[in-house]
Amino acid sequence: MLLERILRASRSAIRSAGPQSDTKPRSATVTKPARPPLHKVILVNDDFTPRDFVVRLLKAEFRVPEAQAQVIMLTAHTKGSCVVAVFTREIAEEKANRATEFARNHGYPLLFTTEPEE
Ligand code: TYC
Repeated sequence: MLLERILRASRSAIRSAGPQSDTKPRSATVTKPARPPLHKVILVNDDFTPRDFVVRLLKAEFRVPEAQAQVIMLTAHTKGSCVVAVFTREIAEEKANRATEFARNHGYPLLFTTEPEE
C-alpha cells in the first residue's frame, strides 16, 4: 500500500539522519571575559630631580590634582618609591616610558617603572 511505503521511507530517512545535533542545550554557561591583569606605574626617588618638577610632571602626565601629586612625590622622596596609578600592561608601560622620557628631555634622571599588581 502506498501509505505504508511512505511511512517506511520516512522512518528510514529519520533513522539514517542520526541523532539530532542542531538543538541548543537547555542551559548555557555564560562566561564573562576575564579582566586584563593590571600593572602599577611606580615613581622612583633620586637625589637630583627637583621636587616641583616631579609634581609638575605628575600633574601633566597622570592628570592627578596638585595635592595628590604632592603626596605621591613626598612618599617616593621619603620611602624610595610610590605607586602613581594602575593600568593595563601596555598603557602602564607607555605612561612610564613617556614620563621618564619627559624628565630626560629636561635633563633629569627621574625614573618611572612598572610591575604587575599581585
Ligand atoms: N629627592 C628629590 C629631591 O630631594 C625629589 C624627588 C622626589 C625626586 C621624588 C624623585 O621620585 C622622586 N630633590
